[in-house]
Amino acid sequence: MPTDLYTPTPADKFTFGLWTVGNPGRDPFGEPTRSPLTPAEIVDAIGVAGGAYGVNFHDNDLIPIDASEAEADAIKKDFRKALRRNKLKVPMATTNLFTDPVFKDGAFTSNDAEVRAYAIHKTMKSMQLGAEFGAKIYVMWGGREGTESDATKDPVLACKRFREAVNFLCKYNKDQGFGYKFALEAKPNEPRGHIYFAVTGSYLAFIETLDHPEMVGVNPEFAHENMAGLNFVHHVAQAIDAKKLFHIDLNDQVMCRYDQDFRFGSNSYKQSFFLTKLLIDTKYKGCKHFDSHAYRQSDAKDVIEFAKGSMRSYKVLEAKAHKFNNDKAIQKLLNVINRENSKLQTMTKKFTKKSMKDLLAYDFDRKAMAAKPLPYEELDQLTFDLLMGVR
Ligand code: GCO
Ligand code: MN
Ligand code: MN
Repeated sequence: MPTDLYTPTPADKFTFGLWTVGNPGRDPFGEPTRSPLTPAEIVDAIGVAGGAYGVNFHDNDLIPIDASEAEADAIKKDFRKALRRNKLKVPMATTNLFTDPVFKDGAFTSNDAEVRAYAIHKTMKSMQLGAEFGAKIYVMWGGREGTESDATKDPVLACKRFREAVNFLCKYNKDQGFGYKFALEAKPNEPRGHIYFAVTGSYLAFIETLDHPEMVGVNPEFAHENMAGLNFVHHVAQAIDAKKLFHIDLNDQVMCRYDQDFRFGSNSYKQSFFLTKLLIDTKYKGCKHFDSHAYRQSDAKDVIEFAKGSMRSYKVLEAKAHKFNNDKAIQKLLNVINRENSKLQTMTKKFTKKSMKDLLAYDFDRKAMAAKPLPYEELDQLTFDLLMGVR
């Protein structure tokens, strides 16, 4: 039983990755600060944090790239037992197409046909692995799909190659009856200088060019749009509008900095609030995956606090969103701002010869329109007071 309003339960569908809670605190300037954990130990740590729904993995988070079949079997057995004892599911799987040197110049968009074919082959194997554990969402993040110098790759060809790979894998998904939905994850940079399909909107446009657009959606990540100085909430809203929000990666990130992967809600209080409110208002039902890791200073005990804090912050913001939606003064202001006009709305809803003529003939009082009040300062301050707990 939840002990307070902010205690997570599996119904919240919070998930972590083997690579998130298991992150050893390595960065480009420093060695790991925490001891590596086995997949089963990571699952136990998520179990200790309590209330999560599942754990996701890249193929090589679970099975090292050079493992023998016997080694793979032993790891899978331990992992399965850990899932059972912690009552955790594997809702999402993905492929590591970025760590091994073979992918130094990309995977699906590599200039080398052999590397492109290997990337597809590796993804097929990884899809089998995910299916063994019941995953139904398959994330594709093109970590190395990009360039440092555009002298090196033809960007139009890169789009075509990426499309060819996704089309092939959609057909494979159908053929094998895995029942996956693919979720494409955009990121503007890091680890490449420039990554193709830099923002969620890039993928929304790309999906419509695929052979099976119905099978493919997006997996936006808070940090990714944020590191480019963009408004993440607006990107998620566009994905929702297109019915393509299949999965979401929650974390935090100071705008325009290096890839920080901070705990959700730790930096951008206001943006995190509006994101949570958006997911609640639009009744998002998918998993909320915390794609973040504890500070490099944290020890194993503090990593548990990181996992607990990620879920708690979401629950706190969720409660705030309900408060916002039930706040009489805020709702009154929203009613003032959103002015309905049924006559004009009927006119502009659908183009007909009559609506065209009526609209052209309509006499607008531009000055009176411009003089209507928009008390946005008042509304934003009420929002601030509510978030800060003084309301
Ligand atoms: C990153 C990405 C990854 C992906 C993961 C799933 O910035 O490294 O967010 O963590 O989400 O590889 O495909
Ligand atoms: Mn990321
Ligand atoms: Mn991610």
